[in-house]
Amino acid sequence: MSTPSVTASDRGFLGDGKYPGIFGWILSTDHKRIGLLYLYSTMTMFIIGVILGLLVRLELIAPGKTIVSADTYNALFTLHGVIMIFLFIIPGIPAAFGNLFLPIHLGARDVSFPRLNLFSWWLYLTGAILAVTSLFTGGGPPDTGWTFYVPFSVQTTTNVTLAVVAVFILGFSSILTGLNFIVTTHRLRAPGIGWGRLTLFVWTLYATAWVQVLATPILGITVALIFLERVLDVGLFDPARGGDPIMYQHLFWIYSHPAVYIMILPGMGVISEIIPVFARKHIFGYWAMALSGLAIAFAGSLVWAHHMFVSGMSDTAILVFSFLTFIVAIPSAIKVFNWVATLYKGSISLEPPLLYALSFIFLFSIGGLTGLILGAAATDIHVTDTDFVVGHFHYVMFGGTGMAFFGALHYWLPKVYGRMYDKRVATWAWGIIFVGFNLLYFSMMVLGLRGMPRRYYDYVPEFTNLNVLATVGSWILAFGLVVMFINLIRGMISGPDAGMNPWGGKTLEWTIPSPPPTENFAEIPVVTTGPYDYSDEVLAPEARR
Ligand code: HEM
Ligand SMILES: [Cu+2]
Repeated sequence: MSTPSVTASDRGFLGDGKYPGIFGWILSTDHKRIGLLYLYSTMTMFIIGVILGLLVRLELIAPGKTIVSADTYNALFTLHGVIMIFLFIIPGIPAAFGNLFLPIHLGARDVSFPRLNLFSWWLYLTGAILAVTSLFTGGGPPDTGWTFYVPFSVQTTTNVTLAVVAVFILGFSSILTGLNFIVTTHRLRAPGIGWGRLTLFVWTLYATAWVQVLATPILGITVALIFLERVLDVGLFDPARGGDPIMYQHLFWIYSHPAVYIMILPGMGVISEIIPVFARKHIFGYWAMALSGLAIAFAGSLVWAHHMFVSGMSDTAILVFSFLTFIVAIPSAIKVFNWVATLYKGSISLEPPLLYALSFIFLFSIGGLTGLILGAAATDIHVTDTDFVVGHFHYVMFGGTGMAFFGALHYWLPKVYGRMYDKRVATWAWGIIFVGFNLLYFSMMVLGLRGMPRRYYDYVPEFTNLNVLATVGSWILAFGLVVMFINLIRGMISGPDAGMNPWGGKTLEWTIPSPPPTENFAEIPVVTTGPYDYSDEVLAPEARR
C-alpha cells in the first residue's frame, strides 16, 4: 500500500469546508465534521455534568447543609443525571466517534443520509438548549431525579414540562442517527467487506442502532405522557381516576434499561478496536464478539423490571426478571473473557489508549459483578435506593463507557487532527483519574452497603468519614480530567505530526492520511483481509513505534 505523506499544512477535512467559517461546520454534511460537532457538544455537556457532580459531592462532605439548600440539592442531582445520560453518555460514543469512523470503517465516503445526519445534530442541539433553558424558566430546574417518576413529576412546580420536551427531541435525534447507521452498514460496505469483515466497532454500533430505533420511541411516548399529565391532567397515573403509577415505571424502564446498552455497547466496540492493536494480535473469538453484542442488545431488552423489585410486582414477575437479568451477564462475560484472551501472550505496548482499555475491563467488571448483586431480588431489596446503586452504575457508565470514551479520544484524535499529544502526561492523567475514580465510587458502594440512602441531602454522622473520602476522590478525579483535557487540547493544537498510522492499526482509517481528506478515500478500497490481521507483522516490531 502506498504511503501518502502528510504535511502539517494539509488539514484534510478540517481545512476545506463548503461554506466559510462556522457555517462550514454547522451546515456541513460531512460525517467527520458532524462527528466533531457532536464531540464538542457532548464534551461541553460532560464538563457541565462533572461540575454539577462535584457540587453534589461537595454538599455531601458533611451532614446537614454545606453549600446549598435541600431543594437546590435535588435540582443538582437531577440535572447531573439528565445531562450525563441524555446529553453525554447516550450520544457520546455513537454520535461522535460513530459518525467519525463508521463510514471509514466501511470504506465509504459518508453515511447513507448525510443531510438527515446533520438534522440529527441540530435536533441534539435544540434538545440541549431546551434542557438548559428549563433551568432558568418556569418553576426553575427540575427536581425529580433523571427518572421523572410519577406522581411527583406531574405535581412538582419545577419546570419538568420543558425538560421532558427536551428529552423528547433528543430521542428523535438518537432514532435518526440509529436509522442512518443501520442503512449505512447494510448499503455502503466497500467491496470485500462482508459481515465477517466488519470491525467490531461497527458491529456494536449496528446492534446499538437497533436498540435506538426500537426502544427510543417508547421513551418518547413516556415523556409525552408526562407532558400530557402536566398540561391536561388526564389522570393516567392517578389510581383515584383509574390510572396506575407503576405503569409509568414500566414504560420508563422498557426504554431506559436498553438505554444502558445503548451506552455500553459502543464503548465495548471501542475497546475491541484498541486491544488487538496494542496486543498485536487478532481479536480472540471474532464471531463470539460480534454476536454477543447482538445478544446483549436482545436480552437486555427483556430485563427492565429489575429496577422495580421494590415497586410492587408479583413474586413470579420478580423471579422472571431476576432470571433474565442474569442471562445478560453471559454475553457480557464472553466479551470480557475474549478481551483478556486477546491480550494473553500478546506483544503488549502500554500506550495511553490501552491503559484506558484495561481500566475499562477492570472497572466494567466491578460494575457488572455488583450488578449481579442488584439483579438478585433478595440482595437488591437490601441495597435498593442506596449509594450502592450509585456506585454500581458509575462503575458501569463512567468506569465502562466513560473510560472507553477517553480511550477513543486517545486512540483516534491523532487520526482526526493529525497530531500527537504528550503520552507521558496522558499516562499520568490516566493514573490520577483511576485513583480518584475508585476512591469516589468504591466509598459510595461501601456507604450504600452500610445504609446511606441515595438522593439524600443529609445523613447521620456515622457516615461522615466515607463521605469525606468520596468527596476527596471526586477532587482527585476532577484534577485528572483537567490534566487529560489540557494535554489533549494542547496536543491537537500544537503537538508533533502523528503520521498516518501512529499505532500500527489495521483497520481502514489507518490507511488514509491524518486528518482524513473530505472524501475519505481517493478510491473506494477493495478489502482483502479481516480487520485484525496481524499475521504479517510478527517480525516487524519497528512498525509499532
Ligand atoms: C466527576 C464526575 C462525577 C461525579 C463527582 C458524580 C457524582 C454523583 C453523585 C454524588 C451522585 C449521587 C447523587 C445523589 O444520589 O444524591 C450521582 C448521581 C448520578 N450520576 Fe454521577 N458523577 C460523576 C460522573 C457521572 C457520569 C460520567 C455519569 C454518566 C455516565 C453520571 C451519571 C449519574 C446519574 C445518572 C446519577 C443519578 C441521578 C439521579 O439520582 O437522578 N455521573 N453522581
Ligand atoms: Cu436495568
